[in-house]
Amino acid sequence: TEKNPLKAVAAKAAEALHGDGPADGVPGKPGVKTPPVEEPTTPQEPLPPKPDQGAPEYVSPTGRPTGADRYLRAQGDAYLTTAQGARLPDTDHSLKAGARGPVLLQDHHLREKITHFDHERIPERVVHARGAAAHGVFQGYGTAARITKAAFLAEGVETPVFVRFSTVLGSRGSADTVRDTRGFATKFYTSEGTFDLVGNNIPVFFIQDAIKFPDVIHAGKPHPDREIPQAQSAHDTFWDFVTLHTEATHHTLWNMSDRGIPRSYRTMEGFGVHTFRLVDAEGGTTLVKFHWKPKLGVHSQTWEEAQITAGVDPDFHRRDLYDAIEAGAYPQWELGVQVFPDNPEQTFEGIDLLDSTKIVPEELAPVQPIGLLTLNANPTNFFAETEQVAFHVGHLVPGIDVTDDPLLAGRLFSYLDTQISRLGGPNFAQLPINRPHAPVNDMLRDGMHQTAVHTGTAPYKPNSLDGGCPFLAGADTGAFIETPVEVTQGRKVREAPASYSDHFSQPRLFWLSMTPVEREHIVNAYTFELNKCYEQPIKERALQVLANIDTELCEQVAAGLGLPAPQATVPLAEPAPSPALSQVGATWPLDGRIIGIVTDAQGDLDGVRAVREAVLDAGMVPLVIAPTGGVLDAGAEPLQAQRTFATARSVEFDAVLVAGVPGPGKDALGARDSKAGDAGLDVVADPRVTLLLTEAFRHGKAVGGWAGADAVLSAAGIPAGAAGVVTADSGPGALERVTALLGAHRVWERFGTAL
Ligand code: HDE
Repeated sequence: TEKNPLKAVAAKAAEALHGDGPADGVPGKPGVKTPPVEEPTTPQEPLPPKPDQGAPEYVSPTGRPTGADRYLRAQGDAYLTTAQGARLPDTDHSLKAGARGPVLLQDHHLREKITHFDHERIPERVVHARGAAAHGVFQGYGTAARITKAAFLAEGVETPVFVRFSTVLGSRGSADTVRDTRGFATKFYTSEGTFDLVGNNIPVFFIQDAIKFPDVIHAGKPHPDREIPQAQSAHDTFWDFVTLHTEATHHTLWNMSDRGIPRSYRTMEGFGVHTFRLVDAEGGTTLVKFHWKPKLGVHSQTWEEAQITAGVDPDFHRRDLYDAIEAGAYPQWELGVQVFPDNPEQTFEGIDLLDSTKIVPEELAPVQPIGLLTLNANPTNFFAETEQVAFHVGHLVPGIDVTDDPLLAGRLFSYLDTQISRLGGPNFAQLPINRPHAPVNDMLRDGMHQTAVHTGTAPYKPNSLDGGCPFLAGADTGAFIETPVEVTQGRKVREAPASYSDHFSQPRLFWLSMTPVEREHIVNAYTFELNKCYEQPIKERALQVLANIDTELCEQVAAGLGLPAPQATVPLAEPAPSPALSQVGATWPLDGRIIGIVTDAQGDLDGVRAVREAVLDAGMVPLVIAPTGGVLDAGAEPLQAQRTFATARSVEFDAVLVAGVPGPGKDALGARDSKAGDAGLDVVADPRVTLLLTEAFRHGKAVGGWAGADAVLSAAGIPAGAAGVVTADSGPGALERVTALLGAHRVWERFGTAL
């Protein structure tokens, strides 16, 4: 007798395979027709046919209808086809042997659809993976014509541009508002070829020599064993590297300042970082550093704001750029240059111009405006444009040349190299976003993803078959000719110039140039980041670095870490501060600023309407925040809520106003309380409104309201009469007072060590 049941199963299977098979008349026996299987599931009435879907009117985030043509249809024709153009009758069901039967390999449409989908992603950028971009135009002022022959910098010349902003460390899907450096890369499609200015929002870099780039990036990226933390510098490997490799001190200090957490891409400065060499029509040369100055000023989030934003709206900067452009609040930057004589030493006032960890203070070399950038159109397709754009510091035009900065030299190699693997071959310049607007007449041929159909037989030079064409250009016919700078013959060495060893004097210059509130933010940032490290020796080493910048900075961070503050090991220099480095103290335009208006159905809705109009007239964005979505008040001009108490969070708003109650002489709190039952939710008591107001207050934002709103503010614990808390009799009156505060970006007086 058979004991092992598995053997019985195997024997049965063998019989089925090798035996006589099914008995005569049984389905499966050759020649016997299989009767259709009866449907075993419960029959359902088919769903009613879907009504024709009319395209909805597109409404912007501010509640305003926008031009319908922004939503171009995804498909250009009426019928869906395969990639080969065959019309399709169905794209919802695989081809099957019967409704319940197996899917057939024959289904070419299924295979094409899935296969293409399987290959939709390309590798993300090895750094700067997370970004957002926009199209625009650059207009030369002509002021640079004296020092460069670059055609696009001549007076009045308009050049199309594409600008991509990015964070450095995070992956493609990471949050926008992390503490990090931001990329600011501009592609100028000039008449003489494409010029890329691939810069950052910080004017110095972590390293002086490109050979250290893999090191600094490996240290900053997530730990290789568990791949955390994402898009953060607050971890051991980062601080391990930057405290051992102290040339990173200057850049790290900028990261720990408010520059590391911009309010918006629109409120960031940009820097070319390296020194470039400009060449004039006579061949004369000048050294310059490029600067982008935002018309809206340089503004940041507070650290708590940035952290909240990363959770509630990880796309904050991307959304901000897109919405602003869509609303017609086109961001603008002036391009400027600091100009230095091209002396053999390539230094200026003792500062080594080839050291990318050093700035030249604007007080020593003012930034001279040479043109205006306006971003005026969003990309049509993120992948085709923002993802596939390929920048390269080697994309130069006649009149702009490189210097011997060793950091720049490595970049000149790296960008082309990385595009080849990221974009799958050497023909990425043929992608629409990368195509130069100047005529291209190269002899590059074939390769992966070649889309050109080249004609002729002689893609080589010299040739006679094409009559020697194409010919080579000279200086008078627009050739890009490398500047014949003298190169001093030396020994082959792996060394840096002596001045590259000064790692602390410029960080000190930066620290001394900060206002007290900015210093406080820096102290808090170091304290936060270092407290996130596990390794004690790394914290101690970081304190040593800080001691070499400033005693007070070191002592305050040491106190936060609960460690003793070491003494400086280098003499502390006393440089003259550079006020241009501070973000505090001026008044800036308000375009695109977002004003939240809290109300409910009992609020002064006519007042809300008036405030909305005034906000729009001032070029800002009003967002009405109500207990629920929908129409608050029908009337001739319906008032719509753009945010609800549940979807609104303080971080979205630059200022928050609370609507008063209609009619004279009413006690707001009483009026609202008495009607609370009618309206469901009550502004005064709602904890989400309290959170909104207290956060806005804590983050130094203007808050206020009108006609009784003080009751709501005081219910939220906001002291009446505190700096930047404004109330007025009418909505427009309150807005006027808030607007006056917004010009300074924040109510700086409100910050203290407790915030
Ligand atoms: Fe980059 N950098 N970088 N970088 N960089 C890249 O190129 C590199 C540096 C910057 O929006 C990569 O296409 C090296 C300084 C921006 O597409 C890569 C070194 C500055 C962007 C690369 C540096 C930058 C990049 C990754 C050390 C400011 C994003 C993907 C010598 C002046 C561009 C890519 C975009 C991107 C290499 C240092 C700015 C790998 C080797 C300094 C804004 O080629």
